[in-house]
Amino acid sequence: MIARLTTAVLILGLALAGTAGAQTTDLMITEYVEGSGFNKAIEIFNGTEDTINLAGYALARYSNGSTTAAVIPLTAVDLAVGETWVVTHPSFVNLALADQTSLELNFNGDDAVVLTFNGTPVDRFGRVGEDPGDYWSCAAGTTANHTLRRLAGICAGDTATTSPFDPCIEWTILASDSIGGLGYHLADCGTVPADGSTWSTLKASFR
Ligand SMILES: [Ca+2]
Ligand SMILES: [Ca+2]
Repeated sequence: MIARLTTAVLILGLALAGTAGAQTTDLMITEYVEGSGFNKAIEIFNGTEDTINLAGYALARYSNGSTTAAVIPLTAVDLAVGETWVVTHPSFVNLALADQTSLELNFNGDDAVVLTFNGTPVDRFGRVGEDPGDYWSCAAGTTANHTLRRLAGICAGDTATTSPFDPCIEWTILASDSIGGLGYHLADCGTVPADGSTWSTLKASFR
């Protein structure tokens, strides 16, 4: 969302005071909304130093411990540095926050969601192949009826899709139907020198 993005960029710019932007290793999942009704959303963030075209990226939903995914290809558009891409269910409460909608963007706490590039995991939420009951949980809360926001200090996706999932390690757990954080993300990933290389070069070294 443009207004929020502008705010986020401004804050980032102030925080980094003229140095190159903070960098994550690839696109990341930065918000998960598992709210009431069809208030389901996933926010994806470009914290790298390069514009990334979303062609080839997809969200894969693995429901109830399944090892077979429902796949949502992301719209093949450029995602600029510092921008987010929000995918929601078509019946989401505020579609002005959505960049893309899909009926497959539907989960209820016990379904894993994996961000992939050409089928290879880039980041995950939940644990593929595990039906945890109603949700994954930790001391701060659960993955059902909550919004979970990625911690600012997380700078790389979690590609261990079948490893145990503890939502307290990399996420802040917010109240159900919290949607005010959709459309922007602030990453605190240090600074890197502007290296002049393109994303295609960088991702080759990351993967
Ligand atoms: Ca489910
Ligand atoms: Ca966010």
